[in-house]
Amino acid sequence: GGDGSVSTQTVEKTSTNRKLAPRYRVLLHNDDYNPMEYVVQVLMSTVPGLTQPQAVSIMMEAHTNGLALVITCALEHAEFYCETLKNHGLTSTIEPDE
Ligand code: TYC
Repeated sequence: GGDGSVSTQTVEKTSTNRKLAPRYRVLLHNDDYNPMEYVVQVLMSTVPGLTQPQAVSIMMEAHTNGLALVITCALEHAEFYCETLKNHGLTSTIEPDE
């Protein structure tokens, strides 16, 4: 302060420097071959926690727009979902989120 003394202070950091893993989007592509019900079943069996209404919505968006967001997640999960969809005859791609 102004009296010539030197003050110090300690500021606690609460969980700084803990970088979050970058996230990736799994995108489902439309095709002319797979039946709608089959796409819904594959989506539900591939992505944990995906409900039937969510799977129907994703399938219909891909069917209508050509492309639909399936899930945003860590890269290793995105790669696993993409590979699983491919193994079931569905086309998907991965892109960075942002
Ligand atoms: N277009 C397909 C059909 O008419 C259904 C479908 C929807 C296929 C979404 C793939 O990602 C897809 N039977």
